[in-house]
Amino acid sequence: MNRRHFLQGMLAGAAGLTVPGLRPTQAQSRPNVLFIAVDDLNTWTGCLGGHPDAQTPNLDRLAARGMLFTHAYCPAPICNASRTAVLTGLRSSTSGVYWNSAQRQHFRRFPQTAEHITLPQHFMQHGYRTLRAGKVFHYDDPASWDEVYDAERIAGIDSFDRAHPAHNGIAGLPEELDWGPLDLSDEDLTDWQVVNWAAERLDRGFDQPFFMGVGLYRPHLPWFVPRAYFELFPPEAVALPEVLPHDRDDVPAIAVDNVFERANTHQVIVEAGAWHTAVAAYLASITFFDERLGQLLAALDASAYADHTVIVLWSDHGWHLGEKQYWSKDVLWEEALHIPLIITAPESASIPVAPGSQCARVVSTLDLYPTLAEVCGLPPRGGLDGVSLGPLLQNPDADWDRPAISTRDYMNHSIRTAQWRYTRYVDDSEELYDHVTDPLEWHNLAGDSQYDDVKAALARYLPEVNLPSVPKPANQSDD
Ligand SMILES: [Ca+2]
Repeated sequence: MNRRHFLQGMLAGAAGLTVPGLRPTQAQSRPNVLFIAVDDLNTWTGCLGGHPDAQTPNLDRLAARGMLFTHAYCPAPICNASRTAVLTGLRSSTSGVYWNSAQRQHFRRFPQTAEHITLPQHFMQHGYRTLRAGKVFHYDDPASWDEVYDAERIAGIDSFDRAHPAHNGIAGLPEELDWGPLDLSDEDLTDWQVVNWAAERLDRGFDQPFFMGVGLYRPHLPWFVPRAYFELFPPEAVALPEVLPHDRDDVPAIAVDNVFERANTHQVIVEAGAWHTAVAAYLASITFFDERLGQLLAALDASAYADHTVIVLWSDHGWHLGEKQYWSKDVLWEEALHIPLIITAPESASIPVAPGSQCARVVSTLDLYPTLAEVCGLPPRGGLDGVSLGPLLQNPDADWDRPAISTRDYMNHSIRTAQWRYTRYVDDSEELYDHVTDPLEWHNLAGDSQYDDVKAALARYLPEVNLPSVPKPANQSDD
């Protein structure tokens, strides 16, 4: 405890309040949770090696503090569906929350989930104070939080504005797909403000264990970050993803349908000579995120809670930057589904996690709800679709035969096992990829009858409950 904390403690003690960070009470014996949700971060990180030029020193340091899951997948490839699944512990096909719309796709509006106890609420019911800074739910759930903070958005920087000076100037792209350097400092951006609020809140202290959600917005579009980050990635020096021309020739038509596709985004970018600059802009945005993560971890480490806090970092889904001639998320392919997931847990947790450990088993962030409950010693909650990753946190090589299931709208499911990705769409079209021989998913084997048994074995994992999807408006944004 530094002198400032000591003095604060003295003052608080004199006022008869609980002294932050001193003697944990009975309720405080449970570890705190720092729950970090990253927006649109794929595996282009140092520790996951998804891109050779990625620079994420703080994320890599966080991975070294706990367990890095090298094969973690999101339950759905768009923000609202994925976050709702993680925070309710229910698949899209169980909740009926398949896509983005504040009015029509909020789980509280659906009878089956109107009274559902969310992950933060489960902690709240067991003596935790719950807080959120930034975007954790895609559309917030006030019942889940005791305290919330939203930074004030800056017009044209955190939203989409073709008139912004950083606008890339390329005609024909979807409005959201924009990038460019800002002549602003880190402090001007909402992610800095979100982390700064979290830091101040940690410094003020708690008199009960806390569950703090921190939502970091970058590398979500638009890729507007301060110029210094762009200077780290000269476009001519960054590698492009490895891509097979005409990769889509063996893919069913139903696999893609959104504004990015209808705008022929890949063709527009290639013809504008902008593929390298777009990749560089995404990498710059990732390193901006990584700096905010470093800022947050430094605040935790300077607080009274450094040694008694479980840290979870996850991304809501991945992103394509030209793989399969596609840009964005919202598809059931590896680049849109494979995500970073890191869990650290101190000695005081019910399941401590060995620093520097890695787990290569296929897991889903659907499992975070039961996992965090177990790691923190809370009673399990029934009726969830996921299971605790506790056995893997104790032994990353433990037997694990659960696939990761990702769902995109009604009755489109993708089953990922250690060897296979099998996708079955609502119109019965299929994809099958062998990740042992084809890690980039170039060759769809679904039409080859020699794999009928493989497909049949994987199809047994398809969810049996499939709630109908509320009809989607034609002009639906892919936010
Ligand atoms: Ca292909």
